Order: sequence, then structure tokens, then C-alpha cells
Amino acid sequence: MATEILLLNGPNLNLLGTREPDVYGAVTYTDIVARAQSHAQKRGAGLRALQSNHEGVLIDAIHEARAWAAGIVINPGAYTHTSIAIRDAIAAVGLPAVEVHLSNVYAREAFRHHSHIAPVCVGQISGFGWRGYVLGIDALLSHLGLIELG
Ligand code: CA2
Repeated sequence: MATEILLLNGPNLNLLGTREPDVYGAVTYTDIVARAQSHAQKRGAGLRALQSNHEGVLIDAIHEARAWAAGIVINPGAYTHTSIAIRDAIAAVGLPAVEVHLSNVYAREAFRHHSHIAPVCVGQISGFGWRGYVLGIDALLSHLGLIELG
């Protein structure tokens, strides 16, 4: 069975490409998923994507991923800065996770500088727009020893 990745996006990211393009870019959520899926496929992996505006739905998806995914690429949106529950879910399932942000959260408001999620992730990618998802997929697959970078 091919390696499968769960791509999770949190609240408001369904609005991508429609507002605040100066901060988040002009690429839509649908387009990001298509680009991520095509990149994963090039790397010999499958990718299933879910976006939700509800914390519990994201947590259920993390739990369910235990049954089929090799790892998670997650942009938790604003839950990054608030959700101990999502952090606990990632820690509980024990799947390797990579945190992705479109914007450089460290160049923005102070409340975006802290992530509850980052400590339970392999690492974090921030500030590269939609390309961050592609980088996140490569980081995860490289962490899993499935591709060689460089
Ligand atoms: O930079 C990121 O990817 C963020 O995760 C985006 C979150 C923000 O709360 C985090 O601090 C950083 C916000 C997502 C909002 O998405 C929108 C998309 C289009 C229009 C308005 C909001």
C-alpha cells in the first residue's frame, strides 16, 4: 500500500484566495489541495485533505488517521495559538506531523508567535505561502526516510 499523508487545514482557510491575498496569497484552498496532491503523487505518496472550521472535527480526523496515514501535514490556522486539544490529539496518535503556515507568523502580531502545536511536531514551516505545503510534504516524507533531499 502506498504511503498516505493527511493534509489538515483549520478555521477560515477555506476562504483562501478570496480575501487578504497580501497576507495569505491568491491561491485558493481547492488549488492548494490540488497542488499538494500532485506533489505527493510525484513523490509516490497519496494525500487526503480535510479543512474544517471546527476543532472537534480536526481532532476526530487526527484520531482516524491512526488507521491509515503515515503522517500529517497540518495548518491549524488560529487554533495553532489556542488549542491544547489539537496538540494532545497529535501527541496521542503518535504520527509524525509537520506544522505549516502560509504567513511568517513570527513577523506578525505577538499572539501568533506562540504555537501549542509545534512542540509535538517534527518541525514547522512558516512564511512561504502555498509552497509551504509542498515543503511540508517533502519534510514529512524525508523524516519518514521515504525520500532523500539534496
Ligand atoms: O499563516 C497561516 O497559515 C495561519 O495559520 C493562518 C491563520 C492565522 O490565524 C495563523 O496565525 C497563521 C488564519 C487563517 C485565515 O485564513 C484566511 C484566508 C483568507 C481570508 C481570510 C482569512
